[in-house]
Amino acid sequence: MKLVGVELRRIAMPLVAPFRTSFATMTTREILLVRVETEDHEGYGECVTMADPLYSSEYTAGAADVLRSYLVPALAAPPDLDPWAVAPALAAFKGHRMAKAALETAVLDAWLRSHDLSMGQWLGATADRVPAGVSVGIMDSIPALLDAVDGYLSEGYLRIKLKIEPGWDVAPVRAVRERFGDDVLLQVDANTAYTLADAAQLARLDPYGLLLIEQPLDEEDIRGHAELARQVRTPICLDESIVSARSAADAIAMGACSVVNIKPGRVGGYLEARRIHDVCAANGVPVWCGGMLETGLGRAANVALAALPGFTLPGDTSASDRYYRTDITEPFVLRDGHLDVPRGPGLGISPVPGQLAEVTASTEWIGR
Ligand code: OSB
Ligand code: MG
Repeated sequence: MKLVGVELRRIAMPLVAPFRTSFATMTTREILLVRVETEDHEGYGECVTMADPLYSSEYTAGAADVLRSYLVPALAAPPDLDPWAVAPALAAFKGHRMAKAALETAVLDAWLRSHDLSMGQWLGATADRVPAGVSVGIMDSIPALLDAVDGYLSEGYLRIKLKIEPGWDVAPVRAVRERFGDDVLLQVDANTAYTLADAAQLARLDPYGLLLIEQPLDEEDIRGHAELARQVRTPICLDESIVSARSAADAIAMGACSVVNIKPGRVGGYLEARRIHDVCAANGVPVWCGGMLETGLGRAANVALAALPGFTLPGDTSASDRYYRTDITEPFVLRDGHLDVPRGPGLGISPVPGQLAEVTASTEWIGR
């Protein structure tokens, strides 16, 4: 493929309800879309950065800048562009994995379309639909939380994840168990809000039969997670700490986690995400697909990834209407608690022009 140019588009999508985590409350998702144009095709990649560097060091305006100043210019060099050429072309630039992932995904989408292959086929998906979980934000009260969980369970979600932080951990978990019973697949996500000194408090979650505790400690605290894993019975899952197949292998070797949340954006793209899947499978470590409040574009690729055989736990791959009143693509809908893996070439889904225009804040063209 020959690159013609890259479009950076900033969109702002109002969330159906505020989403509160231990690091921020989000009401609008500000997203950067990367569109790659080749001589015969186009492809999209959704950059999963947040507006502010609170989940990780990356943020949306920074991602746009590194794409414009470094990554897109470096991609002009390979004469025959394919998905495998992207990471090597960008490797000299440190970090910025979310920005790199968006660009690589856009190239991958265009390349898959040119080969009439779907993302799922190309990744090695073995399922045609994937079980959907839902991530439930921190609420103002326990009754408000129980209402939200009740709504999601009635819609058919197959697993509930509660966001937690110090002061909002044992009580919400206990309340959900008391109200909805022990059969609900339940897990929690702290987004780094604790330290090892909180081990005794986190051990108080042990009686509730949680699937896992996601990222309780700082992203760099691998040794702390390994120590915590010896002090609590709930399995430790890492999100923020896992930025590559190498860091996954290291964390597993150190006993820092027994489950991994794979977010392609966090790790630099779907090629690296698949390597993490393979490393985890080789170690008998279950994985599941995380989410970053993606639109239908990002979700399409995540759902294809989640259809790989090592994804044995339901992911944060929820239906469009859990996030947005109007998605920018045909909406993903929950059927029997599952989302269908798209079958068409590439991502298998495209932005609906009118809906995309409606939420667009700015566009910028970078010619080759
Ligand atoms: O830690 O998994 C996380 C959303 C934004 C940033 C970080 C996280 C999340 C979620 C929501 O938990 C997952 C989703 O439904 O997209
Ligand atoms: Mg998380």
